[in-house]
Amino acid sequence: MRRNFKSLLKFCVISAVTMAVTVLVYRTMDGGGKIPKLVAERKRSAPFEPHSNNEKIDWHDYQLIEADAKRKGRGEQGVPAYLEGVETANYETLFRVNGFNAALSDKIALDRSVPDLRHQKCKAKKYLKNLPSVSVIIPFHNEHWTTLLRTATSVINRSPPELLKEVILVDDFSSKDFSKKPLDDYLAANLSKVFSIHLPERSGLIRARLAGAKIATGEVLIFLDSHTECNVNWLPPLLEPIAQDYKICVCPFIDVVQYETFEYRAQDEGARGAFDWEFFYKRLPLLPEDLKHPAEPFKSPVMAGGLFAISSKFFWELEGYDEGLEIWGGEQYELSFKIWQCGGEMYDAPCSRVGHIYRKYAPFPNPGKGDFVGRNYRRVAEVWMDEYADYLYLRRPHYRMIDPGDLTKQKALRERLKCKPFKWFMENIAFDLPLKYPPIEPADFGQGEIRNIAAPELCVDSGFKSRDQQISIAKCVKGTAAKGEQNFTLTWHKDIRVKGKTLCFDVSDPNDKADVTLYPCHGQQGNQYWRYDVESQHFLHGGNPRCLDCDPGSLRLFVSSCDDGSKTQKWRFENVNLTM
Ligand code: UD2
Ligand code: MN
Repeated sequence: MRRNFKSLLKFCVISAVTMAVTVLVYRTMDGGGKIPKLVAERKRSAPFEPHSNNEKIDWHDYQLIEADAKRKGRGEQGVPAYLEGVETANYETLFRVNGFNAALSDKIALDRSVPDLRHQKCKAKKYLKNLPSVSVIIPFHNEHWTTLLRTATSVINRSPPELLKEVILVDDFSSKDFSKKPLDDYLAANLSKVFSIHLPERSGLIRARLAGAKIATGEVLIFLDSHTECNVNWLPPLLEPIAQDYKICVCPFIDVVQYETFEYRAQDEGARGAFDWEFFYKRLPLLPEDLKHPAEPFKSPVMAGGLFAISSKFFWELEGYDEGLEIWGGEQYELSFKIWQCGGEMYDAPCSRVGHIYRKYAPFPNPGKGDFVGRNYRRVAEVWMDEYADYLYLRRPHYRMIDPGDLTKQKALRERLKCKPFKWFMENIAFDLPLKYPPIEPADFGQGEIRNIAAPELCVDSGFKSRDQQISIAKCVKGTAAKGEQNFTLTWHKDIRVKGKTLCFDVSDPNDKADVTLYPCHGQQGNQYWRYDVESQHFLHGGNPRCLDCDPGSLRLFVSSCDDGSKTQKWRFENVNLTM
């Protein structure tokens, strides 16, 4: 802890109290695992009352900022880091079980410095002096030791001690290999505000968060994933909106900690959270008024899920999460819909930033629960989405067959809190979502083979190529299995998709005769923007259009400046939807 003496003293007093409680909690959890019993044993703070004193102060910890700026070493300042020589020995084993470069994590300091990526205006911002106290809740299942401890360490180091009451690590029944006792010993010796509870059975991240929330004593609950790093002054911007209105939930900007190099970088300049009708998390652009105030919180329709602050009072008025949600997935929609529909608001705070390791893949085996994500989505859709649930079922008809289990409690809550209909949410909060993600997808522009006019025996052929590979032309095939490689869809997104519809024609090179490669479809046009002109028989690429062209001799496919006299630029598209 690099803090001044006064805060250190305060910190020690709070720590002593917390530790006493910790022992109690830890014993009870290990013994019977009866979570509700703990609620009575731990005294929750009275809900935070807005203070009449609106004085604002500078919450920055300049001592820490200065010390961090001087740090040198691997991964410091968030620059990309690499394993060296013999260190690579356990790279693969650890990558496989974690989905990120855990061997590298072990070589980076737990209290490493991260770059301050905040907007310049954040650096001068002051926040209310009277802010609520915080319990940070971090569920984990088999989290790698150093990423878990780096999470806890960054919370401790970058939070004003007078605001941080406790950090609760909820161990969601990690496997026997996970070192419970060493963890508890380490925490007791090094991070005294941090303690862990060990759940007696695999409960999933949703019920693990609930278990933490039930014993939390802070006025505000902050949830984090177990592989995150809090950035400079992250706490006050999350707390101030809640201090002003307890029904506001606030999310930090989530930065990217790259899974291979642990580089710490921004995801984007900020965006509003949303979803598509398969329930993939998506993002919508900021609104013009949001752009005018780059350091102020802006409204966001849904949270990403893992990282947010909510008053304990409002969280429990909403009855927390639906306890029927299993393992992983869907809870971010449940809570977001519930917040908006039941009288709350949700904001993203640009001046609060937290880094998160987006894994390369999820390493957890399914704990024998079947399609728990589908079941979770069904529960959320049935309780909160009214007639809009049909748009989800349209794309995933089998959801209708999944038994969602008992929903009485959730429906009764919606009734009791007189929550608004989903239509209200769509029209007032996520009003621009249908423009980008139409509930009913428009028809595609065309589909089939793309045959060259100059060399009519040749067709565009994706040749079983994969991501980043160049595609070419080949002899047209009819009616064979290979036809799949010559069957393309010009979708309503205005991209050209290969069979299977996940890879798109992409041109990133601005030079003449640029290659056409395959890249995962993003539906955002740009390098994947194509149109077909029925008159000229051109496939036009990009806003400053170039035309799809080929060299029948070398079979190369490329784009070049449009020339109406060039027959190699003309293509017959098998089935064009002329009603478009
Ligand atoms: C995102 C969210 C995550 C959650 C999830 C959907 C962010 C950055 N992350 O996926 O918080 O909302 O979407 O449900 O917004 N865990 C358990 N028990 C389990 C499985 C996971 O405790 O059975 C823990 C895990 O160790 C981690 C957290 O739950 O701390 C989230 O899991 P994840 O990191 O695999 O989820 P992520 O980031 O892919
Ligand atoms: Mn995560």
